[in-house]
Amino acid sequence: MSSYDSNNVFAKILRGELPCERVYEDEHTLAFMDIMPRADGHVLVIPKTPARNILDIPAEDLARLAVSVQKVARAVKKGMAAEGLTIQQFNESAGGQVVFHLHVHILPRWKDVPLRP
Ligand code: DGP
Repeated sequence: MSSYDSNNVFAKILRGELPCERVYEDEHTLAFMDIMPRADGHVLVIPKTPARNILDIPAEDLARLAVSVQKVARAVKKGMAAEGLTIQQFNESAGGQVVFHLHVHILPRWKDVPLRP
């Protein structure tokens, strides 16, 4: 597996070099709107620690990320009046990962409304 490359776009967002539509932040995590939403209210949650994906993040940081994902998921479901949520996370190119800083997708869902490609 490759190592962490700090030139990725989410590292730039964390450093304030690129803008984002921030929806939640704490000491260890940041959540912001996905720039290519596959559902209305599509949010990404990332750790501030420089982890490439779920395979290389320390367990303590992963636990903190999970807590933020739950917090943001609850808020997104309520705020979007969603009927459900899809939570997705991709690892390495073969696994569908495009941006190589660990991130979790939170996708609000409604019955019979498919995700956009
Ligand atoms: P993936 O690595 O397959 O989970 O896809 C990366 C996701 O990140 C994709 O849904 C689009 C989103 N994305 C890519 N670049 C940016 C960006 O600069 N800003 C924001 N907010 N989202 C981005």
